Amino acid sequence: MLACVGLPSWAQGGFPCQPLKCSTLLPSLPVDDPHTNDCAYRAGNLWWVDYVAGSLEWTAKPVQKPVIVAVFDDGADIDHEDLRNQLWTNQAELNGRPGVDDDGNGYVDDVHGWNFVDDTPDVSPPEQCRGQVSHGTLMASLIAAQRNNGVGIAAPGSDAVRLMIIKVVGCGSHTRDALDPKRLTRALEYATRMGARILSFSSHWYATTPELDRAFAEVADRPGSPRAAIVVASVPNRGEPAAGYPAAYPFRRIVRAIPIGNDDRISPGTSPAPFGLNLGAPSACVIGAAAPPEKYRVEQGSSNSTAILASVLAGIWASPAYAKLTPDEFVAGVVRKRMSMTPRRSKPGSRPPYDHGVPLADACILATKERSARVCRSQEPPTGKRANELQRNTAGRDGGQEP
Ligand SMILES: [Ca+2]
Ligand SMILES: [Ca+2]
Ligand SMILES: [Ca+2]
Repeated sequence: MLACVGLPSWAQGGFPCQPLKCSTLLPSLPVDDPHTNDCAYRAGNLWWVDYVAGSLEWTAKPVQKPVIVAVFDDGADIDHEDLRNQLWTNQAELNGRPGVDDDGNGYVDDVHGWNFVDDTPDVSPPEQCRGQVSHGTLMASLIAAQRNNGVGIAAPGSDAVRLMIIKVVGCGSHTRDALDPKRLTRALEYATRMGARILSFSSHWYATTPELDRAFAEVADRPGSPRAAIVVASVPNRGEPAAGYPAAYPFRRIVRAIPIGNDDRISPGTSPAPFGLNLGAPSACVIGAAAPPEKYRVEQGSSNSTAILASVLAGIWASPAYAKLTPDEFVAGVVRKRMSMTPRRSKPGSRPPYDHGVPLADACILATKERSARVCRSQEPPTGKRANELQRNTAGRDGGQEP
């Protein structure tokens, strides 16, 4: 059973896994609803789903226009049971001829993204990564995992997301596998040209080039750019003295993920970040997809926060109320005005700029346009069979143990 119990040795850093008393919110759809049947969620381990996204009510209706989210990572296992139906697909290539660049974008057979490490359309983690952590597979699942399919987990944005896989890093320690500015510049160009509106970076780097800086400025800063997108950037939490790029860019369309434990506390090792759109998102004790032979695993860290935040933003953006907004309008009117003004804040961190805490990425407030998350609590105590069911679920959810 997937549980935050007896964590193996790889689950280190960040926060200790705490008992799963993570959320006082009840999702607007009951967790035992037959349409919310992802087993990890039922087992009470997706504590962050109801924490950040329990009220993404619009996902009960078909999403008209999903948001394309590009995950910049080491690739992803696109055959995974919780990912395979969630992928962005380049129809021209899917229905085109193998070996031919059917849409003339300079990339042959780019059906679900591109592998910028090897310059191939194969975005899967390479063979030697199997059995190890495929970081990108985990991130992809936190952004897009399919809900209501009876297996695994559900991402906050789920139905609202189409996932573009952008492989920019290998899985080995060879320098060829490291993040490379030239490769990143090309990848940014590709993702935004092919329609990605949210770019998720669960990574950071310190070395940059003028070309890469210009590419990020175009995507994440220049008002009205045809290639405008929202960049969700991780802020590391292992005591690094600075956040690194892309979080360090002071750009208007950068949203930074601040890692939060399930006690609403900022990770003590979180690096300072520029002032701006810094939103707390869950980092600790999060279950995501893994490449074979594992199917799911529990991980900690600021990477998780980034992917979850990207998913929450996509879920909100795809909702009928906001679906027509441009990236600049969405950032100004929703992320800046609503999410940054939320009274739901983390506990204060021990040092600037976190000494007043950070706003928590709480979709509840946006869903209801209320200024308090309390509206998402059940108004009436449930009775009869429903009460018994809820009680069983709650017991499951709170039943985790510390490692
Ligand atoms: Ca192509
Ligand atoms: Ca082709
Ligand atoms: Ca699922």
